[in-house]
Amino acid sequence: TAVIHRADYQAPAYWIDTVELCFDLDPAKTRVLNRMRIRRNPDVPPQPLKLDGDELNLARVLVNGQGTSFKMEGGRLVLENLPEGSEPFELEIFTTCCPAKNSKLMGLYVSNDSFFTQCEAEGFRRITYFLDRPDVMASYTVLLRADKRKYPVLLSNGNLVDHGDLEDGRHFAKWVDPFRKPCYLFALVAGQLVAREQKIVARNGKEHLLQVFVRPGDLDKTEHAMNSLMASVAWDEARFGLPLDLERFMIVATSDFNMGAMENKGLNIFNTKYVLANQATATDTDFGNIESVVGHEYFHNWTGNRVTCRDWFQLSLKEGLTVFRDQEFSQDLAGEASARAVKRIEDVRVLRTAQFPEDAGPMAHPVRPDQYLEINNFYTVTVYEKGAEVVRMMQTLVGREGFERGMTLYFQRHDGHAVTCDDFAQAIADANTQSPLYEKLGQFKRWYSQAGTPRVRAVPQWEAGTGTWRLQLSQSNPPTPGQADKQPQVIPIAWGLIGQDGRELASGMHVLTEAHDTLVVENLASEPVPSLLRGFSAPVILDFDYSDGQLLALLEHDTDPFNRWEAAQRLAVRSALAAIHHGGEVTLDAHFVEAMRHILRHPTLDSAFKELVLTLPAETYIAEQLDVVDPQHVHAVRESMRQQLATALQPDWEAAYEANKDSGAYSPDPVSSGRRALAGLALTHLCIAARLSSDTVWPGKAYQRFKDASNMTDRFNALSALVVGGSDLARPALQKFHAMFKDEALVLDKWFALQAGAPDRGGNVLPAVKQLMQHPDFNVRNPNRARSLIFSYCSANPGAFHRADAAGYVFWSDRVMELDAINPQVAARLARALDRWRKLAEPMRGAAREAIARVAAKPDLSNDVREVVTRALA
Ligand code: B3K
Ligand code: ZN
Repeated sequence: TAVIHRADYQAPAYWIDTVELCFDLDPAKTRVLNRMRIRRNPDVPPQPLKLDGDELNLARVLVNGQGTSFKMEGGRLVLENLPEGSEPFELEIFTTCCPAKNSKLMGLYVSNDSFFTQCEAEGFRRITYFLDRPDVMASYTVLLRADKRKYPVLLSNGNLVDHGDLEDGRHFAKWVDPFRKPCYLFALVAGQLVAREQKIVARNGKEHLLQVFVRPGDLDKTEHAMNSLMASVAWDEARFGLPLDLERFMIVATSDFNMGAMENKGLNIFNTKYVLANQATATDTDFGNIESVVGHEYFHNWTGNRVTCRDWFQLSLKEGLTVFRDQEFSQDLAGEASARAVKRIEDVRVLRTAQFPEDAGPMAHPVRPDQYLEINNFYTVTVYEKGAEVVRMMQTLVGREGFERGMTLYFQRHDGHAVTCDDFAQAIADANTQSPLYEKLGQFKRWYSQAGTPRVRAVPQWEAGTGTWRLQLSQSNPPTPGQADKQPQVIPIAWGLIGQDGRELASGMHVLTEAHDTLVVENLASEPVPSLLRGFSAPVILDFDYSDGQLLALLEHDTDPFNRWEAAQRLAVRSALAAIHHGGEVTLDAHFVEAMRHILRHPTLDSAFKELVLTLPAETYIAEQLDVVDPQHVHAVRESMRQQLATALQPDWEAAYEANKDSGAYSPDPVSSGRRALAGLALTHLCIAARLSSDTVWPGKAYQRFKDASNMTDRFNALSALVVGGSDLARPALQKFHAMFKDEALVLDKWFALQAGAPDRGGNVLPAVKQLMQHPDFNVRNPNRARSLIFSYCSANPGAFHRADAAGYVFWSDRVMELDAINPQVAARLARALDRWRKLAEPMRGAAREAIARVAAKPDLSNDVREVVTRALA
């Protein structure tokens, strides 16, 4: 298979107007009859029809009811003798496939005795021969037939128009989707499922049925998903004027799923992880994730489904925009400014710990990539999260109302069509002709075409005599694979100036467009402390030589909560880097410790915000600031910082714990979840401090809380405090936790993940992980379980994974190869755990390269893994 280039896009030679699919569902052999009305695309020179297919058994092909000649070409079905002229013709294809053996979880597969589909990006070709590309949009009618006892529920996109019994205990259901759609949005589900149902009335008075389908025992975990869905419907109508366009909207949960969820038209299919929750089994984080993923998939109904992508290079058209929309949704639901800021900080943390490394590594690619070998490798934090930041900058440049106008114009122009990122940016700009976005649109679009994280260097100059403050700004963007030279980008910089007394002196928005530029503020009484890039107004790295005193002033006084948090992060990173560079012990600066105490003791700040400020930057984020990384050393330094905070602030952690430990009747709202988060962080520090002083009181309290907790957040935080604190009580607590939740798959995932992510003590994590692979509850074929154990170790526990003896890397390469034979998408994600191998210190660097080379040398690797390891070694 060859690399696909964006520049090679050509319109399809044929259009498929209607599709009638008839399924006889059987796990071992499902029969699929596909009848299509097809016509030639008059804008393209006549050529054969080439239909995509993958792992299908072809039984029959008829054109207008007659047998026809065909040939196979690299998995494609090629038809040369088709009727000439522009009249539509009917093509009927009969195939079979084997859902029970489909371990890739792409196309039609079986999970827990039910049938599910996953078609994005190119899974529909595993169901039938088709023009499997998003710009071919058709009307679908689907007939499902199956054993009635085993598969009482039969679902597909759109409306149920007929159903009834057949002979031999079988039954049927017929679904018609009123909207044309690309085949990647096709879905079917069949199995023993039950639904929570809710009728809602939209603004225009129309009634809609919302359904959340799960396995019978899980109905008590569907309330939050349903609430989130209702909130999503209301929000999209209120904020963007986008109504639900279907009589029926369904969500179905499955425990075997490659990613989070899928926005199939009217029939979203979800990983159980993003549907099922009650207070006994799910944490506040789970509740928050469910809200945003339910929102995300629902919002795709307009941004993705009504307007879709012309080709897969345009993926961020729907994904960046929809992530932006789900972020805004969660912020709007959070309500208060401080809760919005907490959400913003969390989102930026994801961007900087996951996307910035991607943008600096071998898989770096533009938000709109130029080429791929396997499109599944490009469902990345760059396309999603950086893509969302690009949309956010547009909103910043045109204002919130201007952005809503732009969205309206976007739908006026493109509803029902498959379009490009250019079309989106053009619509937002054209609706705002007075904005800097309109003026600089061509340059702004470099955010789509240039990979890499721009750096903005800001150097201040103070002229006491005239009270003039100048900020010299310059931007640069380092080379990334295939892109040596970068042009300046449009960078909105929200700024404010803080006076000596802590008051805000001035604020504004500076749009940096040149390589060099100066911001001037006059008539100041004394030298200000600048607060730059407020709210993280652009996805860039800001270099400014703050003094410790300036950062402490920002932490204390900034009106921008994001930059208050950022000031603490900078101080912490600074201490970590100093210790790493000087090879010695960390001694936290007394002012820093006092500032942390001050925040922890602060009478009015939100608990959620305190928790964020007091959480040290992630090891991967610290590692990104280094040219050469010894992950174990980074881990040791961060641990030592955490221990110092634990000891120095012991009484303050106690006070915070006592003040926050009771959050009342469970509700996942921002205030009570913030209290639980801070109580959990306090308990962890108290257990860490206890270990250092051989105290048993706090581990005892943590164990008690673990046992008595009335919700999973408190219970899991207590368990985690014991594990992280290295208490002897961790073992019995883990055993008890397993016994309590042995029938709750999602809770067992947490149990595996906690152990695989535990702080390494003398290399003890890898042996524990290997032992857990033998546990009866481990199953490498279930993606959630594989991720909970293997990814938690390889991708989320750098201090334990990057071992000098290379045993972590050998384990990694074995797992990548094992998984590749089962599920290439999951394997390719794991393969990326060593993306940043070039930065590693020896002997890790050489050992990591060897492990990657070992994978690369394996014959018959999937395209997915091959692309990742080839780029890593390039
Ligand atoms: N659009 C899907 C992702 C499909 C991934 C295919 N490898 C979920 C989402 O982004 O909403
Ligand atoms: Zn999406």
